Amino acid sequence: STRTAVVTGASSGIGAATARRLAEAGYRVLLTARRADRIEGLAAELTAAGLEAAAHPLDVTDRAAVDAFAASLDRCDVLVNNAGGALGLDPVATGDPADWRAMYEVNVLGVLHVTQALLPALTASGDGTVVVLTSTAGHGTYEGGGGYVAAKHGAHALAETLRLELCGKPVRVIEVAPGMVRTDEFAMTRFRGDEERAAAVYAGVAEPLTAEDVADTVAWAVTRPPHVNIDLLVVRPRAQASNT
Ligand code: NJP
Repeated sequence: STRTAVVTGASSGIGAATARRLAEAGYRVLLTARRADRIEGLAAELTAAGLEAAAHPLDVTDRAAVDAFAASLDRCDVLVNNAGGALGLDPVATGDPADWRAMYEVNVLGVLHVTQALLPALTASGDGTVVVLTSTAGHGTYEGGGGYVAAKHGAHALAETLRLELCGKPVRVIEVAPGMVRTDEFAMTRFRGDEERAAAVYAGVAEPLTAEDVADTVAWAVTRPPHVNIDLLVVRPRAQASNT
């Protein structure tokens, strides 16, 4: 059977673009996200173009659903942990603990659930790859970064520890940390549909990355020869300062 890649959060933005790139690179791609209509539409489009793709609705914070998904797979060679997001841009002094918890749930525990569940299949592959989409927010901080910065630092730590624990085993771990990416949903989710605040996020950087820029980065790292481990790729817009 064809080498298989699972992409979480494949219903929009970076995840959708990455699923497309990996399908074009010859993988059978399994698209997962909560919005079934979106992933089914993209899977149908890729299939119509002669590529291999299927959609599996999945909430990465639902461990039982993640385990059931893993049990349904016949193989998995690549896992792209992309599902994630930000809520708010509030100072630590006033940030809502419920937002912090929600961001930890998806950005850290979501990665943990799917990675744990698919590790046996990735190991059985003999040449497995786990990608963790973190952020420049996982390597520094900024005012108002709050629970998002904390969660992405957690995801970065998870990736580092997992790579250490899998050293010499047949699964490699790649972290991709993008800076500002202009995606349809990211800023809108952060501000719960407030278009003005969403637009303000992008106003400070002349030309943000596109989802395709990040997807190309992921696809390049994943397609290196099996003996090569790309530990970490940080990809930022030229106009974004390297300390943010
Ligand atoms: O954002 P968006 P991006 N279970 O909102 C999914 C990181 N990043 O592409 O479930 C399963 O278009 C959601 O699907 P749905 C960022 O932190 C971004 O920009 O249908 N899936 C959607 O497909 C994130 O880790 C920027 O709502 C869940 C996807 O996640 C990754 O890049 C900068 C889910 C989010 O897509 C993709 O973000 C940066 C759940 N519980 C890092 N919750 C940036 N845009 O500037 C959400 O440094 N999803």
